[in-house]
Amino acid sequence: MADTRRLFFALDMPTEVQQQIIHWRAENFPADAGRPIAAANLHLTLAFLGDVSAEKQKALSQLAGRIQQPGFTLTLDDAGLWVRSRVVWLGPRHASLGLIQLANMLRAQAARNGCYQSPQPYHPHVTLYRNVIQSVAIPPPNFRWQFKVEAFVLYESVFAQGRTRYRPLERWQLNN
Ligand code: 2AM
Repeated sequence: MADTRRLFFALDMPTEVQQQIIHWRAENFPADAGRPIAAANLHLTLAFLGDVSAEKQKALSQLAGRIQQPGFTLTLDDAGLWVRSRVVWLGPRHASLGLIQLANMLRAQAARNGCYQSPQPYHPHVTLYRNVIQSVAIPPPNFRWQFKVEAFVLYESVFAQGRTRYRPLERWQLNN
């Protein structure tokens, strides 16, 4: 679409957590499990905006900047397979209130500004593989990554030279 960008709000992850996750993934999944997401692209989406004009981006960015809420702890201690979308994911067994509040706020702002929001319940997750093979086995949930979330990010999804890259555009601090 002309003059639009494919945007989403998400949480990024400390580099060492990204590295630990991809090492765990390499040890616990077969090489042909699916298309692994690159370490630098691992993130947890809060609200997907779709193809957005510069004007709408500005409005959503202003609203995001007004969000006042404390930071929270994110725990990744669960994994699963979505058969229909052929995705293997990591996520929290119990999402913290802070995470749900932040996602709900951004999703509501997006919806009010005409960005279609799926009626499916929000399922916070970090996509690990796409195009997974049907028989992939999910390792037992004997892992746990935990880190403090102090900010959220507006990303642009850029597809170039056959690869998707998530480019951070803006970042907002949560209150301490
Ligand atoms: P996924 O990893 O579960 O596919 C960039 O594409 C981010 O936006 C990804 O986290 C992706 O989630 C999410 N995303 C892409 N399309 C989406 C949609 N239609 N609804 C909700 N999230 C979407």
